[in-house]
Amino acid sequence: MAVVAAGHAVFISVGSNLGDKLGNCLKGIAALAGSSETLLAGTSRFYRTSPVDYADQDWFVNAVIKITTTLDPMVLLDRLAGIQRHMGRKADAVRFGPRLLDLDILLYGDQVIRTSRLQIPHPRMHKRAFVLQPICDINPAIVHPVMGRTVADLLNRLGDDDQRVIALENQPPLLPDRLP
Ligand code: PH2
Ligand code: MG
Ligand code: MG
Repeated sequence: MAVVAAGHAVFISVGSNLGDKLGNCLKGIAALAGSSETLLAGTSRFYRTSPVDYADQDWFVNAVIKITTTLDPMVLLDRLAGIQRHMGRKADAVRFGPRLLDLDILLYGDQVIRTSRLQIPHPRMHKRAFVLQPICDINPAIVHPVMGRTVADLLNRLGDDDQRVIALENQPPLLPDRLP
């Protein structure tokens, strides 16, 4: 538990729209949760979501997880890239296009990072219902460190746009180390 206490709270979005979408998401989460430096601290429900930014592709399965980690943001980014590669994702894929597994850092504590390789908070998270709805499952009171608004407020402000975010009827069984 000492590691948890020392770790940073990080929210990561998990998505897939190729092959066994839910299975890919679960494998990605298990890979992250399996490391002593990245402990799973919360999981949203899983959703079927309509594609955003690049419409001509299949629907996604999306979720968000919360981890506590002792890894620095850049090291965590490399770790996520390694898991995505291991799952068979090609580095030259179309931007916003189909992917076997996408793991994006949304929030890293309340840090603001703007480098060419890594932007935190994720620059589009406040516009994406497929990210905001799952974060709200974990904690609707999380405050976006740049916008100064809660994720619940940001989700409400999206209003009635055409993003579809539908909870899976059959949620997967609890992961072994998922918290209640
Ligand atoms: N990811 C994208 C682009 N569009 N749409 C949905 N619904 N879910 C995603 O995870 C997603 C997307 C780029 O990473
Ligand atoms: Mg993404
Ligand atoms: Mg990504």
